[in-house]
Amino acid sequence: MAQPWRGILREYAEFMPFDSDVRIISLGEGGTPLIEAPALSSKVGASVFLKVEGQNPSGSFKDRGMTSAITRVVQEGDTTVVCASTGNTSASAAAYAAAAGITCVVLIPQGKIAAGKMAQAIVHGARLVQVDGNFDECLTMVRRLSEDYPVSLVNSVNPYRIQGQKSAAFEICDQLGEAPDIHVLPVGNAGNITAYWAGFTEYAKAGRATRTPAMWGVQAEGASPLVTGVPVDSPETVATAIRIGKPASWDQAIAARDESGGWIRAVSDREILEAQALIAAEVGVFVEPASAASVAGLIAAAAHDDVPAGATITCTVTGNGLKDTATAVSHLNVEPIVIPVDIDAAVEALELS
Ligand code: AN7
Repeated sequence: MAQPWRGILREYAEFMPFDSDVRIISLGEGGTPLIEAPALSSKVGASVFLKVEGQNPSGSFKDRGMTSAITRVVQEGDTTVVCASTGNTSASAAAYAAAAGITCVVLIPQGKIAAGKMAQAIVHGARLVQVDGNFDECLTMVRRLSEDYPVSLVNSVNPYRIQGQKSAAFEICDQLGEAPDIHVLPVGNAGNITAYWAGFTEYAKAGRATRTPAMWGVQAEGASPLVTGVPVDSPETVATAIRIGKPASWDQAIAARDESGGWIRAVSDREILEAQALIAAEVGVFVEPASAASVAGLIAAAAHDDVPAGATITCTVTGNGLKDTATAVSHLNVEPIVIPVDIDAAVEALELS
C-alpha cells in the first residue's frame, strides 16, 4: 500500500526549517487536488487548473502555514498563540493549537466573518474576542499584544507561516510536472502571494522546475490597495476573507508581481459572486467568495485579451464554500418548493414528464 500523505512538513522536509527530531504538529494538511477545469479553459482560451485548497483540514490554505508556525511555537516551548483574522486564520490557528494542546487567542472584526469560520474557532476552543473595528486594526492590536505579553503571533508576518505555505507551489509543480506559465490567486494580507513566489523560485533554483510562472494577484474592488497603490481605511467587499486595506506583506506582493512579470488587478463583488457560481455549477467545486476572486480575475483578464492563448494556468481557490453558505445562495433566487407526499406532485415540480 502506498504510504499515506504525511503533511507538508514531512513531505517537503528538505525545504522546511525543521530538523528530523522536531515534534511536528500536523493535521495532514497539503496534498490537495489540482483539478482540470474544462469549463474555465474554454472560457478563457487556455489550459486552466484549480488548486483546491478548501480540502485542507480546516478548509483553507492557512493550514499549510499553521502546521509550520505552531510546530515552531511548540519547539520554542511557548503555550499561547494569538492572531487577528478575517476568519480562516483563526479557524486554522484554533485547530492546530488544539492539536498541540496549547491556547489560541483570536481577535476578529465584529460581524464581518463568515458563520462557519466563527463556529470553527469556537468548537476548537479558541479564546475569541470580536473587535469593533476592521482586520487591519485587529492586526495592529495583536502585534502589540505579542510584543508586550507572552503570546506568539501566528499571522503571516510570522516567517514560519510563509515557509509552510510555499509548499502549495511545490505541489503544483509536482502535479503538473513543471511550473505553470501563470499562477493566479486572491490577495488580501498578501502572505500567500509572498509564499507562492518564494515556493516557485525556490523549486526552480533546486532544479525541480525549469521556470517560474507570472504571478497574477486579484483583490476585491473595495479592498484593492495593491492595485491603487493607496491603503484603504474602510475596506468593503462581500468576500470578507479579503476585506483588508493595509496588507502586511505589501512590499513582498509588489516584488512577486514585478519579479515574475505579473500583475495585480481588482474585480467587483458581482464578478466574484458570478465566478463563485460558475465554479460551483460548471466545474463542480464549491469555493468561498474570496477564493472565487482568483477565477474572476482570470475571466476579467480574458475579457481584456490579457490571457495568452494555450497557456497553462493554475488558480488557487483558497477556501471551502461550506464556510459561508449564506453569501453563496443569497443572490441566486432559489425559492424552496414544498410538495405533499405525492409522486405526481414531485414529477410535476421537478418537470420530469
Ligand atoms: C479564503 O484569515 O487574512 O493574501 O485572517 O481566507 O495571504 O491574506 C485570510 C485571507 C484568500 C488572502 N483567500 O490571503 C485571515 C486572512 C481566503 C482567505 C485570502 C484569505 P493573504
